[in-house]
Amino acid sequence: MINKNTKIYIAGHCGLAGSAIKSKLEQEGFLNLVYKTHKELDLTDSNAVNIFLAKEKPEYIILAAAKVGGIVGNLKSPVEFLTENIKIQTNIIENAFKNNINELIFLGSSCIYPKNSQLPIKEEQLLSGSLETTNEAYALAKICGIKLCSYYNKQYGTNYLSVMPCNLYGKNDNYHQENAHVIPMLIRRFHEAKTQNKKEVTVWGTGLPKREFLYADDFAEAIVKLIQTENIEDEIINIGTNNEITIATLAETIKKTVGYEGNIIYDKTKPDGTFSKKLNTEKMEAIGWSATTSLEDGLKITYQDFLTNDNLRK
Ligand code: GFB
Repeated sequence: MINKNTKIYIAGHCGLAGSAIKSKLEQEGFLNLVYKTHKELDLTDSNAVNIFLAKEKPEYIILAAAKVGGIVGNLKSPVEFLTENIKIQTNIIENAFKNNINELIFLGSSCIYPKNSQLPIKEEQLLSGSLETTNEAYALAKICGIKLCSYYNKQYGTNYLSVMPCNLYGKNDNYHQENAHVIPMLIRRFHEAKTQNKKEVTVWGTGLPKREFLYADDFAEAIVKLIQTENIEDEIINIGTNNEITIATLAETIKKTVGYEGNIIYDKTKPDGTFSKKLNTEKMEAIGWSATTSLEDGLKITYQDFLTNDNLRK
């Protein structure tokens, strides 16, 4: 049974999900957290990962490290999205087992499910059809990670769990002008349009696709709930909000949050991606968790973080 002294390694503690998980664990009084920056530990180097785990001997691993990006970032670099993610996750999962670490949570993504899944998507739909092409490489890598966890459980009796969050947003996100996800990119674009008195802001695609956005701190709460829950029989659990909105509604909400007064135009030459990937979240609800932060509140905090954290605006 996990307790406040259990040694937990958070892989990817500087990213959007990992930093929220680290803060939540600290708030909850977990005293024995370990983490390394990219500079200190290269997760694509299996030997280095093995040496680190053998020395630290964590009892639990939260695998939040990954190469992530938005729709255009994914389309531009499928080689890196596939190879880097396969390396990072395989190195951690394989060496976790070698070092007798029995408990691990692997972070996947709702994009691993088939493009034409029945909505809302249940965990059982994994590998029941073809993938959305815009994020195929990332999804394939994540599916390998999910299956690797599941194979270790079956073959060696480990307790490795995979979680599938919907689209996350929040503090410490990546605001890259081309490779980022929709929320940070639009926050940046509306903010720059406001400060530079631009008449219009461009939103990619038609504005019609729907997405389910989960505030990263709520997601972190779900992870902490899961590590404290005993005897979870499932190997894959969806984590979402039960709510999805169109990209057009999202753009209007961000426009209001930022206080921009110009117009929105749509660039239909940019990809829409999948139309909807709304998750069925019954499993998480049965465990006693549901999201609590409204999109409006989450966006306000995220925009404040963007305004106050100089590093994000580089
Ligand atoms: O956030 P995003 O890149 O992720 O795009 P995906 C979501 C939707 O927002 C798409 C539209 O329909 C985009 O066309 N969009 C509108 C924009 N304006 C923008 C903009 O300025 N930037 C971006 N990025 N999108 C990613 C996957 O898919 O989601 C990953 O590629 C991963 O593999 C991640 O699963 C969670 O939901 O389309």
